[in-house]
Amino acid sequence: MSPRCFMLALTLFTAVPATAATRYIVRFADEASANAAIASVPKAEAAMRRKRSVDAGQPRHVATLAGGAQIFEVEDDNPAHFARLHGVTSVEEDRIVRPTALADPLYLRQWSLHDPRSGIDAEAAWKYTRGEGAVIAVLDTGATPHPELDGQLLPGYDFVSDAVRARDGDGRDPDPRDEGDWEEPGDCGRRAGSRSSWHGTHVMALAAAKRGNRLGITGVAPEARILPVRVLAHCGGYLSDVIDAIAWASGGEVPRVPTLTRRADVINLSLVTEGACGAAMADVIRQARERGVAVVVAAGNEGVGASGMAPGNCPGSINVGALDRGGRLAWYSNHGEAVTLAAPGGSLRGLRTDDLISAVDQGARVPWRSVFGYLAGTSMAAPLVSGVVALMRSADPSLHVDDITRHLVDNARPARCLKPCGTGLLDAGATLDAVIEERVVL
Ligand SMILES: [Ca+2]
Ligand SMILES: [Ca+2]
Repeated sequence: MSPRCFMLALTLFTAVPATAATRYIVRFADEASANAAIASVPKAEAAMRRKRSVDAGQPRHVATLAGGAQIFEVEDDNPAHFARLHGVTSVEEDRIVRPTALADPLYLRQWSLHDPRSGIDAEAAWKYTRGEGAVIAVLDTGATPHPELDGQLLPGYDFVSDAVRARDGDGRDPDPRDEGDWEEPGDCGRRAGSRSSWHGTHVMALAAAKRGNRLGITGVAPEARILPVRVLAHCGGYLSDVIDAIAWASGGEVPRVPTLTRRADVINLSLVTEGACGAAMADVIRQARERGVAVVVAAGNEGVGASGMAPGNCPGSINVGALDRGGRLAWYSNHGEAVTLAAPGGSLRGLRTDDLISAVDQGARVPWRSVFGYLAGTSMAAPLVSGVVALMRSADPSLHVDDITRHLVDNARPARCLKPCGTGLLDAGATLDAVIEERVVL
């Protein structure tokens, strides 16, 4: 555990006593000595009632324990004061004990948020905000029920127009639930079959999982809300559905779909397709930006130049590469001049704790049981950036998209990338410092 985590645990769970006095458990050689000592000092209760200044070195009697030991308190935290009492055999501080259950017990495994070398320093950003008031649209496989997303989701939409791919028997509809993207052997041009990924749920929880609910993890922006938009299904999804979903999530009009009353602050696209940025995609991203919506895209996991992968290569995209647990460019991450910055995406070298833990379902096909699982990829890196954008907008709702990009880029930390990975590692703390500083100046 890093010293920083340890500090956090202490801060959260060390209860502060009602008075500044320190309590001691004192044992005496016999009952007579104990009674004499008790009679020679004031009662703590009476001292508190009188509320007048007290002699710092004067012990006050608090209570008698079941085994005959006595509790005293002193103001100045010095057990030497008990030397003046007769017959004392032992003095120990009456320390504060704390519950061993952490608020989000898997937080310690979220190295991506707090590792000094490879984490985004989320705690430094949380001193300003945890995302209240901001909305993160996640265009993905949809959401499956999970306690980490309870109360975190706004009413979303299913933009998957192909009913067969969608597995819900229809085209677009107002229900963005994830119907499972499992594959039979031979599906999607792949020989082997696969289990449902629950990719959308994992991505959403990385951005905004509930905090302090005695369960699992915390998102980067746990007080932000997620707008779940389904665009990926069996064997992926059409670019055209993604284009319409970007228009909708940014507050634009889409035929036969009710227009949003509150547009998202940021759109997260943990998806990729090979090729140049098409004109329709470039247009819709430009329009989203003009409406004040940042578009964050995963650079892709092909280990190639990111300029050949859309929509991360579109003008105005905040294109996110992935770093491993050592803070190096991950072996699978796309890279090059088209990458804006990088964020932790996991090592993907077989040791799962070096990947990113988040909410998933245990069901191989359809939802069965809410659990937590590790995934790696630029898909995991992008929602950390989207979460930080939500923190930025929460701190300054009027922040322009160009300023969002500038602050992210300017405040990234140098990363150990052998190939270009933008300006380096996302730094939530430094980025929020910059937003706050500029907000105060203006
Ligand atoms: Ca549908
Ligand atoms: Ca949680």
